[in-house]
Amino acid sequence: MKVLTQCKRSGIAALLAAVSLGGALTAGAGSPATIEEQLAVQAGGERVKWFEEARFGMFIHFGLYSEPGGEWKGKRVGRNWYAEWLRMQAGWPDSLGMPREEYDTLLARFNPDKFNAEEWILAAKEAGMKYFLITAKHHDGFALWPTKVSAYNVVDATPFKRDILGELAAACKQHGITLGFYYSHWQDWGHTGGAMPPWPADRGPFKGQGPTAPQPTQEEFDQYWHNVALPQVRELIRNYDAKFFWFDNWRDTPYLNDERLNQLITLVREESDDTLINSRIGTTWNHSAQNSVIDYISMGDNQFPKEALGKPWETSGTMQRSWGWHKLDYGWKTTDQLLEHLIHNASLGGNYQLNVGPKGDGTFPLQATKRLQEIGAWMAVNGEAIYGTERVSFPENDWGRMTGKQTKDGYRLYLHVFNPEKKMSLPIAGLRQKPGKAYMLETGEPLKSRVKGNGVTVDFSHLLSDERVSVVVLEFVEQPELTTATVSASKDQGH
Ligand code: FHN
Repeated sequence: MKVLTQCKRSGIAALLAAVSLGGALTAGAGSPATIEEQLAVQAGGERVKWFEEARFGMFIHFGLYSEPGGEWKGKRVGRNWYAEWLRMQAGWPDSLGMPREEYDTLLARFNPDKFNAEEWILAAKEAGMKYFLITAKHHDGFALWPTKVSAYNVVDATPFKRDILGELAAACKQHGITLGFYYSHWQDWGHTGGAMPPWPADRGPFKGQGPTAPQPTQEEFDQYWHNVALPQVRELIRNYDAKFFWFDNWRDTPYLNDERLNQLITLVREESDDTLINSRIGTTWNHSAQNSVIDYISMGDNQFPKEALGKPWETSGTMQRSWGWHKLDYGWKTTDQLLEHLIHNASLGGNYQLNVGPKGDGTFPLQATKRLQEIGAWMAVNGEAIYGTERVSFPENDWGRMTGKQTKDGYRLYLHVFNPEKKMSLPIAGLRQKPGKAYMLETGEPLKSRVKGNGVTVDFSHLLSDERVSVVVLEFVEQPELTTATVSASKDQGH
């Protein structure tokens, strides 16, 4: 967080004034004319570098809903398994959600007495994650810190009475992990004026019934916006030095118009020079300047793009189907799948933010811990093929993915081989230059390579690795030239 100069404050005040006057600024010669252009100039750049190098972060969904863990009155919380939607989805498919008073009985039950901030942060670090992101406030409106804005928070309203974010911020600082916050800026079911679920009335057994609660008027939302959302975001920056925000809008909504989005972006920029903002703030749907005014793009839930995106980007993904802890959700992804997601994204220049839904007592589910430890073991030996790597544009191949990196000694290409026991040789279509060296990253074991057909082939035949994903390193003096030759990268199992 930085101390603002008077000059910067006045500049921001001018921006806000311009917003309220309809968006146009009086521009100096050569300076951007509109607030969107001003905000675009401020987006990205140096402050997003750490994010691009980090590649791997932990996402946490934790709140009142973690206590019942996806079960309410003996029935599983429904619709899409999202346990954090308990208040709006309990009883599915016979009924939908529950009144606020019923949900708030959880306040007295929320007492995660086994919560240990350092254990969470070390679990992330040991899994090879470089940053940490938690639901400071999810859609239910409940805050994990003692916000001054409302008593609907962990310290004022629950027996736990501890500042969860404060403890996590201290642990992050101690262990060199970058901290950021998920903040539900538009949906807030716990404060008057916050938006309610925008469920399309055309799905499921409630077809035609529309949302469960009436939506606020624009005036009511404005009250919420100025008295809850904006001040809470300011608190998160000032109190906990938030290095990035993960705002969570995923569809068009009349509540997030240009004016409000500009106010929120401006507030973050005013408070901090180095706090990142993601696209789910609403720009994708609503903002006239689209993604140019934000620092990084967030994909949809568990969505993995086929191509690199034009800005730094990330996919946030679950281990179960649910984000919040759901004890009846057995849809756990395997460690192999999670690793492949991480590698897939790195190979396209993107990050992966893997979610954990801690249980109501504050501990991680064993299934999550197991996966984190297995990923950590892989990262401990193969992390150099992930961190700080760049996208490598080779034609598609059928054996895995590639990343690349300039090192002080030359250029390294990393071949991430999925199911190595099935691959006897790796054809790299489009690469015609024989590497100076080829070896297994884990063991240093040298491998033979040759130029064959339309590309280099690395001989893998004497290795029957038991690793899930083996990494082969190819070293070059300089970044090798690639051709776009369309060579079919067929499996060459004839050895
Ligand atoms: O509704 C939320 C959901 O509960 C969860 O937080 C995810 C995480 O990406 N975001 C929303 C749906 O996209």
